Amino acid sequence: MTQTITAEIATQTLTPPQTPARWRVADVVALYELPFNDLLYRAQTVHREHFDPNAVQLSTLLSIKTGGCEEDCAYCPQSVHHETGVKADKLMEVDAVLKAAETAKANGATRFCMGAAWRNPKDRHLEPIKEMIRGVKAMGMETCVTLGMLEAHQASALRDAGLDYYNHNLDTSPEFYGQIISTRTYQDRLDTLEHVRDAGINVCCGGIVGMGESRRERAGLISQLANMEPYPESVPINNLVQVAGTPLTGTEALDPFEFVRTIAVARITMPKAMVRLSAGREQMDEALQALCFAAGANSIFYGDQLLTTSNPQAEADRKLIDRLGMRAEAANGVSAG
Ligand code: SAM
Ligand code: DTB
Ligand code: SF4
Repeated sequence: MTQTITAEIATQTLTPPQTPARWRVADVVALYELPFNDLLYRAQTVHREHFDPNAVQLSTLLSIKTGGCEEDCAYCPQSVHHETGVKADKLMEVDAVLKAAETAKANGATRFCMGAAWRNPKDRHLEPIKEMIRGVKAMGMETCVTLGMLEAHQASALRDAGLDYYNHNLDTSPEFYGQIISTRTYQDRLDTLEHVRDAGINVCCGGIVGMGESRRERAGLISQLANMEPYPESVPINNLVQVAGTPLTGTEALDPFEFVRTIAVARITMPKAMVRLSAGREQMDEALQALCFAAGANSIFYGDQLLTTSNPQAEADRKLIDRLGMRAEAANGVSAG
């Protein structure tokens, strides 16, 4: 059965499926099963139909509220359920956040993403966060925040402040989800995403691989994302960063080519989305990252720090982009800097 689907997919034309596209899990598995070069060729072809293949967007992350989160996400160093040594801080002051954003912009970032370790923000948190969004936007950078679950009125408030993207990940497939998080449901996440979409904010939604899930479960995540109507404008693909003290420490590392395949499958099923090569780059060598770009990734987190874990040095990233003859550009194709 799988063989038949694989053969069909390998020979079908390279035009993206007609909308509304329904990506069954089996169809996504069949993409994963293509020979590596066929998969990359398809992904690269789709990528070129919608983007400059040599442009990469640089997005800087800042943890505006670190640690002490009451959720029990098994991968996360910021959960109070795990002993990781991350200490709980209060929400940063607006001025300090804007200073960090200025620095990010001066270093060449065109997107600034602010993350808070909350189950959900309280209404009183939204005023300072709106100020942060307005301030970062005024610098000419794209804005993204990730604050946990949102209610409809909170999404509207963020929209009114001019927020470009809200990040809220599905993280994994519905089937594997229960092994990773018990304190909120898959449906809770879908509800938040609906509020974000209804408010008119771009949706940034992806997940993590390398948590011990099967290929079918990775395909299940991609199928969920690709079947959203519309699919997310932005899809971060994280490779698990194993942090001592989290239950996922010691999980067998994912085959690096399986990570590249995940990027390629995300690109093929969500042709116009920004596909973000997110956490886990520090554990990848440069050749592997180059393969991720060839598979259709067009954004990276840029700066020495993710939220609580480290990221490749900015200087090393600039050199890599240069060696590959790529350019740092904003999503709209405008040259950065
Ligand atoms: N608390 C908010 C939430 O969960 O939506 C926002 C911050 S949370 C850290 C954002 C995302 O970071 C998570 O959904 C997860 O995909 C990713 N993440 C967290 N820890 C990670 C790790 N150790 N490795 C890879 N990705 C991770
Ligand atoms: C996303 O999908 N990945 C980013 C961003 N959205 C907020 C977060 C990665 C966090 C990695 C672990 C850490 O540094 O704490
Ligand atoms: Fe909290 Fe987000 Fe970490 Fe889950 S991923 S524990 S919600 S900060």
